[in-house]
Amino acid sequence: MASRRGNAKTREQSDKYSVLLPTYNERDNLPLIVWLLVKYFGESGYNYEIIVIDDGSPDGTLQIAEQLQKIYGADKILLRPRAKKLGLGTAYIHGIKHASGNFIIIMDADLSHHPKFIPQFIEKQKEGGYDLVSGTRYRGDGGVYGWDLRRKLISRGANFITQVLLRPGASDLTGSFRLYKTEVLKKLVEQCVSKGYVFQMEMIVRARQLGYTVGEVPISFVDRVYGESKLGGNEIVSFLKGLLTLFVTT
Ligand SMILES: Nc1nc2c(ncn2[C@@H]2O[C@H](COP(=O)(O)OP(=O)(O)O)[C@@H](O)[C@H]2O)c(=O)[nH]1
Ligand SMILES: [Mg+2]
Repeated sequence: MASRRGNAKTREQSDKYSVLLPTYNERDNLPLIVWLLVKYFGESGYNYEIIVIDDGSPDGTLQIAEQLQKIYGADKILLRPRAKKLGLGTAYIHGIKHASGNFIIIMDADLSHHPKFIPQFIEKQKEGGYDLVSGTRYRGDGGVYGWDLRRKLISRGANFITQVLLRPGASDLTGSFRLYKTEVLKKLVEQCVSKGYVFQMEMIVRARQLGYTVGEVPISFVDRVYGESKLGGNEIVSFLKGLLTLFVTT
């Protein structure tokens, strides 16, 4: 194993992985997620950078991020804040502009997405040359932990309705833990019209449409321990609207 990692270190150096971390009130989670990212990238030897996109969090997430930048270095932790909460979709678009890697990893900063899966995403991508690799809670060893019945039903329901309406051929459409080839992500983002949570689903639906290949890695998704989810009734309504828009336009 050690020698394989050693080989990987010398072999893969032309590849760089930019991790986009959108944050809104994640001061308690950010130090841990960054520590875990540094740990797993360090162990697997892949070249990386972490781009924190904070939207003016009132809890001072940005100040925490500045401290982390001092600890880990400005080449590893990039801060690309925005003045106010402008939503997740545009946070990704903003982050992509600043990414220097030929691959981009998108994940939540609330510890629902564990960095330990990233080396598996990378290996999966290399194995099949995939344009994108999606974490899936709904295949293999994947799963969801800590959600109440309401949240589970919403997620399952959203996946089910989308599967039926759009047949995208991937098992987890609403998840947001994914790895993309940077140029593929840029093309997808250009095509996507939605801004809120529905963005994730639109991305994978459009990926299929454009003929991009999708690999999947089972992940366990753990509900956030610190802080609050931003998924409210409004998001559900806008998800359904977005889904219908996609249904009639694709
Ligand atoms: N920059 C930015 N990040 C956001 C915004 N809304 C949510 N996030 C972040 O996006 C990720 C997912 O949000 P979260 O509330 O955990 O959604 P949930 O997991 O679906 O409940 C977390 O890292 C949040 O901090 C936003 O408007 N701007
Ligand atoms: Mg979350």
